[in-house]
Amino acid sequence: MKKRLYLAYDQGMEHGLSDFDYRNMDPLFIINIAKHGYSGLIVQKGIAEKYGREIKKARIPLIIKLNGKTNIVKGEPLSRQICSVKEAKKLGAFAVGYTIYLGSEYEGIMLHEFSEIEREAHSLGLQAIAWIYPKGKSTEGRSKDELMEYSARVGLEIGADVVKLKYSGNPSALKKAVRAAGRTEIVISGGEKTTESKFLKTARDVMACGVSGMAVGRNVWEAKDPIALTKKLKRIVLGK
Ligand code: FBP
Repeated sequence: MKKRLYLAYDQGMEHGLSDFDYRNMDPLFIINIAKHGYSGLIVQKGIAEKYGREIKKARIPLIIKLNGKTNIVKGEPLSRQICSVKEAKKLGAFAVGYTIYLGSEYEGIMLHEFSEIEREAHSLGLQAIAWIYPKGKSTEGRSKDELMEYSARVGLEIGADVVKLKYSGNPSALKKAVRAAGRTEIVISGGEKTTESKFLKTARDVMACGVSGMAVGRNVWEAKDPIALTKKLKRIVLGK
């Protein structure tokens, strides 16, 4: 199985400026990290457009997020498509990403949008990556393990090449999720910033469960030395 290490940088839209400091608010800072061996840099189309010259020059494989929402609106989550597959291809992406909030009152809209994206992406030779995050009132009271396993299976059944999941913290549930995802590969998201040793332990734990890799944002670009951390992470995730 191909190993993957993605650098996620779509948090500005999702979270506001709360994750950023003076350094990492600048996309050029992130591009400089991404060129150190990541299998993909994940951004919204605006960053791909405005910083396309530097991304291309550094030969960074590009993944464009096609939907997004802010954290201002409350209530059941819905994230609609705001970039087309054709635009992403034109911007040089090898893959497109789309978040589905499984369990939301609006999951049907997101599942439908993803199905059209998946069809078009595959017909244009792009990979389709689904971020599947259970969220919304209906998910309350259900176990994190079960929701992670369920999300993995949905990833397979909707035709995603890769499904991006949040780790529930239980290795046996993640092993079950890997089995449930079948030929759809799993990457685990990094989550909010924690200590380097905790973060690297999680990386080792999830890789030992048979996932394909990780998609990490805050734990890398909020680190004191993101490039030194990248080297350690590459050894764990990519084996090099
Ligand atoms: P992180 O490693 O920073 O958690 O990034 C992964 C990611 O999936 C991003 O692509 C996305 O913006 C963010 O997490 C969403 O996190 P949340 O669901 O907590 O808002």
